[in-house]
Amino acid sequence: MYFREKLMNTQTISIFIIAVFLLMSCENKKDGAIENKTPLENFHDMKFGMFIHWGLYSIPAGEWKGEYVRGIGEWIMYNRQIPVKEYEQLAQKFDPVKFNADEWSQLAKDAGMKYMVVTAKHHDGFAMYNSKISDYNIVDRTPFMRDPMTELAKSNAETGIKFGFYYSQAQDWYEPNAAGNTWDFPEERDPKSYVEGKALPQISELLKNYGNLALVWFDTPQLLTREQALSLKQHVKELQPTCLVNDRIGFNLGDYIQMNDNSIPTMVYDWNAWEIPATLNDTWGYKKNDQNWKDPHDLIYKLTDIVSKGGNYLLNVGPTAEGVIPEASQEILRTVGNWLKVNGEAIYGTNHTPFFYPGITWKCTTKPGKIYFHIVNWPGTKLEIEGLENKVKSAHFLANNEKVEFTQKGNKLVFTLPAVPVDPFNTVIVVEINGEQAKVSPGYGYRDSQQEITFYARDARIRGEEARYDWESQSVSGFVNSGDPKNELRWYHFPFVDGKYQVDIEYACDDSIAGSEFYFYKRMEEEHPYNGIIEGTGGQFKQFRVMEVNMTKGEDNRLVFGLVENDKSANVRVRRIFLTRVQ
Ligand code: FHN
Repeated sequence: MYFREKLMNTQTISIFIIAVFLLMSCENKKDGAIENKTPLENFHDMKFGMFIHWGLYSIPAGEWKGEYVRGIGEWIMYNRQIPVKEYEQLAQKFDPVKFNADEWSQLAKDAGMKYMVVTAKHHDGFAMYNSKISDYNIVDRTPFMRDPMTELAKSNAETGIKFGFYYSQAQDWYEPNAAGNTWDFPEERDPKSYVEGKALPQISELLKNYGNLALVWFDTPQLLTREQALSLKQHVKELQPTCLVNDRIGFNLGDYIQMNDNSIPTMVYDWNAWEIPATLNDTWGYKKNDQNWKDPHDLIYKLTDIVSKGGNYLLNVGPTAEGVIPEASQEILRTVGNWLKVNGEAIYGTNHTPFFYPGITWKCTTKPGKIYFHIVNWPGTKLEIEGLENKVKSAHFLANNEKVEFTQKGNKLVFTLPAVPVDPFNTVIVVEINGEQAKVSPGYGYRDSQQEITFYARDARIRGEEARYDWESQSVSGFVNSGDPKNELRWYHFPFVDGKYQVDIEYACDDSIAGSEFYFYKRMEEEHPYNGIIEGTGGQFKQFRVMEVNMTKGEDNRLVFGLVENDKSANVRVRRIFLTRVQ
């Protein structure tokens, strides 16, 4: 009796233990962190994160002494060379009474974001947390006297959002021995004393006092030596071995690649996990006059494009000095989140496209045994995909589970589509294939060398505060000359093969506004750009020869287009460039 009871007890206990174990593993599965995956694999699976630039610069919000200051808001101290004595006064006015960590974390969740990276210290040197290393911080110097990072860490632990800190390890305009402030501190610098006296100990504080961190996001690594960068990384890994470090620590010491701001590569980049930091408007820190918000259609397109090329999208919000994320940002992010609630399966945990297709009608992501075709520009009632070798078993729309008719002859797949998109932003077709991996015919693969390549303005970085993309004509215009940042188009190209290409450009220009000089160059050759004249095309899109460029495998061979000086042809509409291999 006793034994049976004992047995019962042992059985009950073992069932209980198994249940707890299962629960925990489901728990892990639920918040995306798969225990047998590496931190980098988990990072890669998350795909979409919230970047937060918040600090004293949120008070002037793009204006200084009543004057508008062009450029990104968090650089106002630098752009106006504001003396520390003046800038630090802002701390006395920093009292974000409306700050609510739960709301920020919940917004990230509603937006479908899986991680959050917030500025613990930006270039201005002000610590947005309770630092014992420098009293130039939010608890010691402001009427707020709370530590928002403690509150965010708690909220994110509850919502399951992974947490990370942005830390400006080299630039610190408050410190005479750090990089950046030459207006207060013109003298020779001793970066070693700054790194050992402030950066390293502050990094320790952040790694010790805010729970498990998914990553530390370093930035602008100038002035520091490789040894100093290495000591920062080692510090992070000693305190939290699973905490990732991005490659803006410098010297290729990062765990993953950081692309340039707002700069999506033209094609798949598969040399390492990578991430694009991006703005929702034209600034990181809050600027009251910057209402140039990207719309949800554009953001869902960019998220899909980035994930289909193998990357993560770290999208920024700039809260006000009161601690409120601007209403426009919230609305846009919730709309993106609603799309992800329905279509997240085709984004989270996927791999990049197997196809070499830099077009703008469809994008592609994959999972074992599945291919997701994302229709981002509705082609009408037929969508043709060439190159797939796997036999297609079935196809359905992810949004409504309805079957999609298709025919497959050899490597030609044709879907029959309704006249109007199932989803206004991006309609996903889920295709079940024979075999785990998608197999693509030679010449159609993402690494295959191509004779002809077309890059759309849609997939270029649209730089500057005036240039705009028009969905209707699939072109960009607004290349006015209004100072830095210039209104330009930049295609970030990392080819898999070396080669020499003839570049042509396609644009439309009304005859009445023709005549401006334009430049076109490849990175590192801006001193010798190609210069041409914008010709009248009667408003029709026409193709024009530009120049030959040598592309180097694996490198950033970015191509740049802009107008030289006068704005007469500012509203030329640029649609795409063509690269034809000549060698
Ligand atoms: O200078 C910073 C800038 O303020 C902002 O933090 C961005 C985010 O990627 N990083 C640097 C510019 O690239």
